[in-house]
Amino acid sequence: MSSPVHLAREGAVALIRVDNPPVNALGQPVRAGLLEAFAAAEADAQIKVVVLLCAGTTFIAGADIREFGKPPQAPFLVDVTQAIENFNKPSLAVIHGSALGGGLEIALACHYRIARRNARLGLPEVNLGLLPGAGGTQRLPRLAGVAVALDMIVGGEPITADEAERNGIVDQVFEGELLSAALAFAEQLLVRGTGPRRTGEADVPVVATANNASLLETKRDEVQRSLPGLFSPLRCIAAIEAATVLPLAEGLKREGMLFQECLQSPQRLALVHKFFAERKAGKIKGLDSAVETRPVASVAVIGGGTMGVGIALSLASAGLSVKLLELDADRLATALQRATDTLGKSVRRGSLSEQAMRQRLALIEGVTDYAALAEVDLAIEAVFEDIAAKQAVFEALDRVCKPGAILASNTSSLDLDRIAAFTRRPQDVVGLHFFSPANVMRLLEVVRGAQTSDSVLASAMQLGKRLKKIAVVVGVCDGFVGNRMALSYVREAELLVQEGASVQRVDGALREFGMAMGPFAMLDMSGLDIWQSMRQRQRATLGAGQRLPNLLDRLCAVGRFGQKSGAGFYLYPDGSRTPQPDLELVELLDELSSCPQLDIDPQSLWQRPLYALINEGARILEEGIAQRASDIDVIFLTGYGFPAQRGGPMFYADQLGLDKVLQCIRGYHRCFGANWQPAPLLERLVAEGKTFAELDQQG
Ligand code: 3H9
Repeated sequence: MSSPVHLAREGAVALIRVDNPPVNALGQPVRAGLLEAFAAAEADAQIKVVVLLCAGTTFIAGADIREFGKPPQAPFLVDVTQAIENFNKPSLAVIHGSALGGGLEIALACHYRIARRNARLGLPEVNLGLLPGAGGTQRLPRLAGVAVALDMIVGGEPITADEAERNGIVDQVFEGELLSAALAFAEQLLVRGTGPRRTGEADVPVVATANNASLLETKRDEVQRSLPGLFSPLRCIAAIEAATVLPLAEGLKREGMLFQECLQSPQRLALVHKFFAERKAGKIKGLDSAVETRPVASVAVIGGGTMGVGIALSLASAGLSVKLLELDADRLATALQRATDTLGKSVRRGSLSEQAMRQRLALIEGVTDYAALAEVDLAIEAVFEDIAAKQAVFEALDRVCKPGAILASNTSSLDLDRIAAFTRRPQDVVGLHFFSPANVMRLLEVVRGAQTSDSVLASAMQLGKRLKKIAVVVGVCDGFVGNRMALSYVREAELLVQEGASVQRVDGALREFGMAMGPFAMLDMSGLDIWQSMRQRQRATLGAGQRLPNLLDRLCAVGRFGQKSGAGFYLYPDGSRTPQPDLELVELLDELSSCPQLDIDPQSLWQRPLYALINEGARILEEGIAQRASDIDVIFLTGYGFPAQRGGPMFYADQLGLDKVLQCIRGYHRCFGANWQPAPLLERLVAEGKTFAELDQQG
């Protein structure tokens, strides 16, 4: 097998080129090839400068993530970076695309660095439950200072080439062609006779100052407060701290020990699962990869409520021009004002510039007549969840939109096939289920109707990518994947309350598990009426012996719809969004509850909602509503605040052991009846000794 690292000579310059598509990851052959190429360049007396660059669309994007957890193979990355730094001839890393993780660590070990202006540089290991383990925690603070290192390593977000230059991480930013920029910089080194400049030997302007100690302490407090339960961020800080008090060699040892701790952590397994699951979600089974997508440049959004405006803003942020349709001028003015207010808040927070706000708003044109939508490439309906309202919209779109336009519904639960049947072109209809706030949330459920054409489906997935969302294909059923599963989850949470647990205890137990918010706070935030209408449809099709709670319905009956009405399971006085316990709710619950009050053990408080989620997930998988278990994980990780370090409900179930999960579900079945009928797929997997992950692999 030929090496993915090639060495060529251009006069006195050695060009070492890594060519390992798709992202030049540092698998064993690349590590070995790098050592070999650098050694050959050093041994060649004609060579005076070594240039490292990459083929394809990017510099090295990091260690090969697929190798983690497998038996390690020499040479190790930390030895490669150390060897590169120690070479006796000056070396230059030429960065384009992304220099991430081990990729940036290789660049930091080189003596000089230049980066193309649109390149991104980062140490995102923390997102995989790791820390930079090839010298990044030791070299970056030496180059850029502790504050920058803490931001980049604990935050995990890449920075731009300009920011990298400002912080001393790169020596020069260039535009245009790689090789000529590389040779021009190498020429300067040659002319000046500049030798190696080793980061590890550099004066460390920041070592051991009181300022560093306080920066580290502040970051530690921040992490403990905002990322409780996460394993690697505190270890990232400990490794950076080592750089401030130890010489390089000892710091590298400390970094290595901390890296190994992270590597062994179950959180690393879950976060790596998340990484690959997100990428797998974009692959649609049975879809011809050569299928042509339809061009989407102009989009209509029908309905200027919170959802419609959020969708319009999301489209505009990707540079798409939007026609926002409302029924009359007054409603349109309110909708456009909502768009301005939403972006205005981002400007005040400092997350958006005035100019970007103006550009985005200029892309949104308000209209009140369907005739204005004749030429759009895509129309997204975002009116309220009522089938008659959807019918009116889709009949109108069918009348006015040009042939080939994609007609999408943002329904969160209604039957997409019924909606498609309101048109004479069901093949052009697809579901685009955005999550609120649509301009912020990363999840997009792409609903594939019975007749949705492959090209429409592929175009919808492409749009998701363009909007920087994680798009997941789901099939048609009430609530699709996310809301249908969440309905089982909130059913158990409510039943627990009806049986005597308090709203706060149940929410607290699930937050303790790691959920971003408890089920009742989530219900209040999304609006109880939406859940009530799903619940009502569920009631109509309830199987023998199944039972549903009635608290949510009764709260709706007394006008408590959640945050938007100032009260739901919690109180929200004066428009506040922070849930406040309602002491009177206890009396209301006593009055409403017909269940016997049980002595609820603390474990049930989180286990019942979560196991209900897993059991329903198994049904959804068996019905083919989700393509794979990992897609379900992605939906809950990106749309429902499931803790990333637990990998999603199906991954979590695999980790617990499906036999144990089934045993517990059987126990609940005996105790609570038909709601807990174990999913046949779960029974089958346990009988065969398999996991959801193995089922995914079978494809
Ligand atoms: C590390 O470096 C540890 C060290 O500190 C210490 C070690 C001792 N490995 O995302 P895309 C695949 S930890 C293996 O769709 P994009 C990906 O699965 C690493 N495979 O493209 C996909 O495969 P497929 C730190 C990888 O253009 C294909 O490449 N680095 C890796 O949207 C395309 O990926 C990171 O965490 C990898 N490192 O985005 C960076 N990276 O086609 C992780 C990607 O079969 N990578 N693949 O589905 C990224 O952030 C993005 O992939 C990147 C490109 C921005 C590079």
